[in-house]
Amino acid sequence: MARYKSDLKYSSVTPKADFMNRRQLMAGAAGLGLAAGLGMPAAAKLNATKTDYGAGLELTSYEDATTYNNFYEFGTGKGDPAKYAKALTTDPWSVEIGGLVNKPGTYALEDILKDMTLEERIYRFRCVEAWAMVVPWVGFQLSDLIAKADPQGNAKYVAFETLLRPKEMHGQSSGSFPWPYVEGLRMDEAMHPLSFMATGMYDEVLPNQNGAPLRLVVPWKYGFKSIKSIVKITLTEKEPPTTWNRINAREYGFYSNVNPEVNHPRWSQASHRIIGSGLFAKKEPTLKFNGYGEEVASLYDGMDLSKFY
Ligand SMILES: Nc1nc2c(c(=O)[nH]1)N[C@H]1C(S)=C(S)[C@@H](COP(=O)(O)O)O[C@H]1N2
Ligand SMILES: [Mo]
Repeated sequence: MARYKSDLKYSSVTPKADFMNRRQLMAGAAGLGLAAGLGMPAAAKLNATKTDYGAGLELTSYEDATTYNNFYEFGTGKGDPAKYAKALTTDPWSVEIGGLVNKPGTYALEDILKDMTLEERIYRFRCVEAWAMVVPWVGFQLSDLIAKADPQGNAKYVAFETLLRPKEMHGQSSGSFPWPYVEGLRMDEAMHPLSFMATGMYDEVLPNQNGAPLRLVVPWKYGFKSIKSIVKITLTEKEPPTTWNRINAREYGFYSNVNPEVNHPRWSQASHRIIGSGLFAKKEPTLKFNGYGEEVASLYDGMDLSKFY
């Protein structure tokens, strides 16, 4: 696949996405009886719908979004994931879905994608470390995946787990980090239309350092909730453990909604630095729920968000 040219403005005028998901294409090719491994014609298109969601936001460059990363499985430096995540094998890939569902099973990623209509979502992305990006993700609603497994009525939470493969994820063999990385959402948060599963970004298949082949994106929560390279999803009745909460419960809560009114114990959350804005980085005020309050604030009606942080 051609390298993305970061000097080309992404705000291309095409109303329909040219996004091509290799796996979906391969699945389609197999269905047509074509040999897998045949070079796909460059003109092949999928109907990844480009909505106007997030239109008007200034995109972070592809270069910045793929070289300034947090993915501790590949090291704790911001440049480590881009350097080391090449080692990750993302094909074959499957996701085990279980717990309080009527259709538990191990779903091959190809089979998941066959049923999904890919869509682009341009979202603000705010890390708890007080920096932010704007990324055009490509993927599908998390609710569509959960629906596939037919959730039971008593499911209240969704737990997610990242791949554990120290041979390819060298960070997993060092230190005391509690691998594998785990995260969770309340069921109503998970079923909210903004909760997204990304398989691509900037019209391309997701680069490994950004969580290939499948990662969560929850735009109104701090970035660490958006767990990468997911292999397991479990519906539960009890609130599941989450990695950063395990490491430091005082600093990182289960909810972790972006909130300028609740500071991190060691720094302010009132504003953030925009990635890619240069040496004297541009700052901007942080918005409650990262600007998605109109859509999601009602999920937290009656909750004291300084307690449920
Ligand atoms: N498995 C896993 N998922 C993860 C992380 C991680 O270290 N491991 N880091 C999180 C954090 S802190 C952030 S800010 C985002 C970064 O996503 P990006 O590199 O695509 O911008 O991924 C999140 N998901
Ligand atoms: Mo983060």
